[in-house]
Amino acid sequence: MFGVIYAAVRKPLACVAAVAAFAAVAGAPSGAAAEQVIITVKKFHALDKADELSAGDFFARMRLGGKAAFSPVLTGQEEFSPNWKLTLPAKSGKNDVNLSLIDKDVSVDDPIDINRLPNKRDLDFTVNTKTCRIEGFAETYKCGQTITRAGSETKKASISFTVDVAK
Ligand SMILES: [Ca+2]
Ligand SMILES: [Ca+2]
Repeated sequence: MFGVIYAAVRKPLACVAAVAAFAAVAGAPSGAAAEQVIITVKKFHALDKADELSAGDFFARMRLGGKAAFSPVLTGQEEFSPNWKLTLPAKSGKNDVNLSLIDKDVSVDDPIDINRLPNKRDLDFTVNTKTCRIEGFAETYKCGQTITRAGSETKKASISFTVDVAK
C-alpha cells in the first residue's frame, strides 16, 4: 500500500541525444594528425518507415580512432541529397572507419539498416590515406568513387557516399 507513492519515476531528459548530434568533434589534440578522412553523404532514401509515430528524422555518424562526427538531422520520408561532410583526423596509412545512418528518437536513437548483411546495420570499412583505397566491401573503391549500399531488414535505407582523404 505505501509503496505505490514511489511508482512515479521521473523520466530522464530525452533531448540529450539531439544535442549530441550537433556536437562538434571534441578530442584532445593528438600529435601530428595532419591527415583527415572525409565522408560525403550524397544521398539516402528510407526504404520503409523508420519511425512508427512520425516521419523519420535521420542523421549520419562517422567514427574513426575513438572519435565521432555527426551530421545535422533531416526529417521526412523522401530521398535526401544532403551532401553532408563528416570529417575526422586519421593516421597515416590504414584507418578503421564506421558509418551509421540513425533515426533520432525520443528515447533511444535507432540505427537504420544500410548493410545488406543480416544482423549488421552499419558499415565498417578501412581507408588507406596513402593509397586512397577503401576496402571492406565486396569490391575495392578509390577516393571520390560513389559507394552505394542498402539494408534489407526492418527500418532500412539506401545510402550513397564518397570517401576522400585530405592532407
Ligand atoms: Ca524518429
Ligand atoms: Ca543488415
